[in-house]
Amino acid sequence: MKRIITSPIYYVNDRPHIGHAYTTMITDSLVRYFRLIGDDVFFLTGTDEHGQKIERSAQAKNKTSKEYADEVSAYFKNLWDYFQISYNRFIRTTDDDHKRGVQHAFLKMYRKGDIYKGEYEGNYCVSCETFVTSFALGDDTHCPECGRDTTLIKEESYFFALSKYAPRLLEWYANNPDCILPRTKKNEVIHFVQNDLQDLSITRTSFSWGIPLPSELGEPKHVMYVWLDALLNYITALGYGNDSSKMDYWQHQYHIIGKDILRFHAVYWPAFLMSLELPLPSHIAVHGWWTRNGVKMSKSIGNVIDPKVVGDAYGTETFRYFMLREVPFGQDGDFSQRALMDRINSDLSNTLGNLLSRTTSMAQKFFGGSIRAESAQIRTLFATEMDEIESILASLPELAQQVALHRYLEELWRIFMLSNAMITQYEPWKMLKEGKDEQVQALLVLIANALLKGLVMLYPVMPQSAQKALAIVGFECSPTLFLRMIERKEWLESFTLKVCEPLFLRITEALMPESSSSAALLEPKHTTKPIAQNKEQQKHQQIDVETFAQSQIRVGTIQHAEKIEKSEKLLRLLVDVGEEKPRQIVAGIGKSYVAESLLGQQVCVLCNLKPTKLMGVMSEGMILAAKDSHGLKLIAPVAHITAGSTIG
Ligand code: ME8
Repeated sequence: MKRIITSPIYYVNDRPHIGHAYTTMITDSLVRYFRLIGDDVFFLTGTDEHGQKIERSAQAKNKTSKEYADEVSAYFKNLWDYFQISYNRFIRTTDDDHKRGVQHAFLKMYRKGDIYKGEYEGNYCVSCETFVTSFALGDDTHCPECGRDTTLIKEESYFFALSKYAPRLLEWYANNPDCILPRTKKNEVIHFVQNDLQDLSITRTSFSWGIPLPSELGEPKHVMYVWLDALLNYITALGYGNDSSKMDYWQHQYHIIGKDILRFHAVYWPAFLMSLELPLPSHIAVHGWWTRNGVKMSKSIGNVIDPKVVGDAYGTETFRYFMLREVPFGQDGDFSQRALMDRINSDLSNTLGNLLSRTTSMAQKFFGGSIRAESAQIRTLFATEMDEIESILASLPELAQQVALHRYLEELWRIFMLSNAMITQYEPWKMLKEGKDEQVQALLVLIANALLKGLVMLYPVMPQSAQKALAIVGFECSPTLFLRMIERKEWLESFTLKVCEPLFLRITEALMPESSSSAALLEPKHTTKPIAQNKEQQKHQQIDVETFAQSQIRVGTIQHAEKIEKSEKLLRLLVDVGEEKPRQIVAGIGKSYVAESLLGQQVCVLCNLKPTKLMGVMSEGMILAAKDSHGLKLIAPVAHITAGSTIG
């Protein structure tokens, strides 16, 4: 299938920070995923170089706009090359073919009667390059988006008849459930179209750094509005208005954007496409902001982090894994070096790295590196685990298509965690002593298969690391070769594993200087929380169902309870939550309950809480309880229900 997947084209008013890198990394991972499954993907990125904002930034540096754009655009391009971003075209809106394509589109819309001449009077935000309507402004003059003061402008302008497209836009949103992802973002767009859709001023006369109108119109004073110019890059890059040579990629489209530019992409852009009689985007996928201590990262505030500094310190792919895994797609997240280190240590070093080294060293030690077992035998011995791995793998395509890459990685990691848990549970070294060589080989072949399949699916996010790890598992070839095997649920029967150096080292000390940002990077300790709110705000804050669904609350049955020595209120519980082994949970309920009375008691357990140690005892979840003036009571189901049943 042919597709186009795009990142935004970035303004060249300043150098990129990790927010820009985040968008590009998501886009690259999605592109690599679709290429992995065999699609022919055109990956477009680039720079947005016209407009008043760039003109002013260049003037401030005593450079011409073009000189300044050349410099900053090259910086972006070099950065994407450094991060091995696999783009097909790095477009610049100062490219000649782009300019011709934009003029062609303008003329087509004009001739169709969708563009007319008038006068614009109203407020403009140079920083957002946007006209701010009186509806959005209210009594204020500050931009509702960025908070900067807007300028009142009154000038001759051409307008695009946007309002006439409102009914078709609303119909498009209604008929295409996945046109905006995550789906929850659609409502604000619909609200805007229903309440505030005015015709759009698309030319400016008060400055000159922009694409001139087509000469046929004889309007040398006018330049194009930068957003019309910029959005059209998605088709001019494919030859629109020139040779149209690559327009066949314009069939299945993903635009990856930040939430700040949703309206431009979900309202203006489809309306322009309707006017040009071209297919509308299949998906506009919207991510949240990276913040520092709850404030959006932005150069003007001085709280930005240079992605190259992070890449140099921690490795480009490790950083990329962190960015994509740490924050649910669509939500904001606070960056801290501590969170980055924790994520590397827990997921990459402890889980994946450990699994690789345990598996290869056992295969070496026990069988000289070569292991073999028949699939039928593996299935006889480990059917449950095999089924679980298959079902996780089968869930990945939908998560990728929804751009829920944090969930994609979370699921993928369940394969690695399950494999580690099998080693702990079956203790192959003991099985060997009992003469069960065949069973041990079957176990190791199963785990090698799990690693092979998991690493293939990790390839889109960590291409080089996945390939290095695949070589350890015995395969120095393209991951695409294994895709059919995964789809057909086939299992390889023999592996030759290599001895491996640790792929992901544990990080014990911060590797970046604290001065990498104006704020201390190691703080706050608990990170990636949504933008800070006070208690009163939290009380009224509404969450969507996806946010709630992130909490895995299950029914558990207490199998063992004892007091923790030296603690007045902590009890150590073993709770069956429907997994192979009961969870150890430390609960602060010792003043309200005697340990022995809890045996067999059913409770509600938050299962995906990060494990933590309390009084030196590891706790792997939280028991839900409520407290009033009479004391604390456990929350329990009103009738007995199977342990592990999901609450929600
Ligand atoms: O808006 N967190 O360009 P831009 C996460 N030229 N992502 C962030 C971010 C943050 N703190 N800050 C920026 C433009 N981004 C236009 C786009 S497209 C036809 C024209 C990301 O340089 C985010 O994806 O301001 C945002 O949408 C993009 O950078 C905007 O970059």
